[in-house]
Amino acid sequence: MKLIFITSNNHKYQELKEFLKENNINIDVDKQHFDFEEPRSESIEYISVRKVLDYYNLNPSEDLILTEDSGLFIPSLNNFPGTYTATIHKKIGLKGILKLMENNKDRKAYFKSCFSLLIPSPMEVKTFCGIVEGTISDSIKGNNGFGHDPVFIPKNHKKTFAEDYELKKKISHRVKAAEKLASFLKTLNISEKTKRP
Ligand code: ITT
Repeated sequence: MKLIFITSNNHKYQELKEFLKENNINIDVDKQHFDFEEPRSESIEYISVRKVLDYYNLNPSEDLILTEDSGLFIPSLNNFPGTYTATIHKKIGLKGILKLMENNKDRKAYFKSCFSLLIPSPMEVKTFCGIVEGTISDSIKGNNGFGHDPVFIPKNHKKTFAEDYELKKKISHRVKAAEKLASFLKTLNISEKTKRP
């Protein structure tokens, strides 16, 4: 039994693979691209579940199917960009986010990530979420990571995720969600199943 991670985002795939390896979850993880028609919703959980169901309905499989949805939420901007983060990032980039935050004293923000895992026969979907709180920096800093990492400083720290990638690997929203996913995968005795012919 394999884990098929449906994502267009290679960074998400690498982060999950590294996490599973470091936590001794022995399962083959394949990445597959699928063009989702992303629903309009304010809920990361909902979008993540919809992605996995939409994929499975068109591509029924005996493997475990995984999707992830994530976003950056800025409470002083009414939680913008939220579930629209990827689209907004393409439109206005990091400079656009900093511009929106100009003269904004309340720089609190958080990232949220939800994985949805579809287990076939009998079909069941489980969702695992994680959040990391922080603030939006005054400028773009660091070269690691992806997306909004260069403008996100986690709470109780001084550097952005893009400046301190080792820290991101320990405390990110995705790592917190992946910890819950990994605990569940352990209950499926994955390593035993992958050894079967
Ligand atoms: P999928 O194919 O998996 O949907 P995507 O990149 O389109 O990949 P999302 O729709 O989940 O992903 O959008 C997430 C956006 O939120 C992403 O493009 C980043 O701008 C931001 N983001 C999420 N997690 C992040 C992280 O760990 N570091 C930096 N930015 C992140």
